[in-house]
Amino acid sequence: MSTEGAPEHLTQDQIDFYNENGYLVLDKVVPDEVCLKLRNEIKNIIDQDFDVEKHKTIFQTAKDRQQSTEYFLNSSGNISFFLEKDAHDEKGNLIRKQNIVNKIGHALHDKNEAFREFSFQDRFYNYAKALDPSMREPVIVQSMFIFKQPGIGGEVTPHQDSTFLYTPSPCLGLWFALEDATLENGCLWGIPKSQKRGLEKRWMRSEQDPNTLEFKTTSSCSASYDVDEAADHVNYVPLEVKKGGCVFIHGHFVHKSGKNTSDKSREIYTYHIIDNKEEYPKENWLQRPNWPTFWSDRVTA
Ligand SMILES: O=C(O)CCC(=O)C(=O)O
Repeated sequence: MSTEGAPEHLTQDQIDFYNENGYLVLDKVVPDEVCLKLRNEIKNIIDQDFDVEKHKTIFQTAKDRQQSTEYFLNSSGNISFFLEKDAHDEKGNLIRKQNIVNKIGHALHDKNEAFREFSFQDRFYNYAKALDPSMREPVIVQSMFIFKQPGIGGEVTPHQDSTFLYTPSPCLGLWFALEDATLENGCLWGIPKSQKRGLEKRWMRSEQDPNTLEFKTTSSCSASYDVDEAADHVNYVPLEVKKGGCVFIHGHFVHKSGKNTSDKSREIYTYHIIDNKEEYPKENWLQRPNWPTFWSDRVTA
């Protein structure tokens, strides 16, 4: 896979910026031809495997308490399709058949060769170790291709990624722009330094029914990010990024993205890394017997 022109290592200034702000935007991480290759691969997956009748699950931001479908829970280990909410009318009937997939997840990095080859590059391992040297054995636990379809691309409400992928230390997200992500087509927004507040809540399987997921507030957070969203709003900055750029996201960094009402798509690929040496709770929604360990020969401690 071509890596021409892409930085092999992060500079100390970039690492310092991430530590201070909870995010880092890095340009020119993915060469143009690789962006195109991944986007074409996704088109092939849709052409071959997506069946509008079979894959009716809508992707919606997590509610306070919700019963999860088997389709969603099983997506941890395969390539599953989730639809845009606004591809439907109020009665839930599809109003169009093309360009309706909101995202594909959550094991592209494992189950698809092109995404596996892309995801497990040595330099991404190096970036993760540089941004979080406390990670003894970085492993990729989930991946998503997010479309933000033109006109109907859904919003992603404010959240911290470790809410959904809890381990005692924060996870790390790598978010690759395969097209320009702009104010117009729904780029990410985030609150600089918000990772310093700690993790506000966890999204957990309920004790009574492991298929029901609910938010539980943690005791370690110094401020709430969604109770007071209006006040928080002034603190958000847009994280616009050119095609080929990558946004690194600390697991406690508060971020969101708006709707895409423009006629331009905003396709991205993202994955999340945790430390395999840490305890992984059975209450997290995402469960697999083993994480793919294609980086295992890199483990140093
Ligand atoms: O791509 C987006 O719009 C949001 C993605 C996101 O928030 C995440 O991956 O944590």
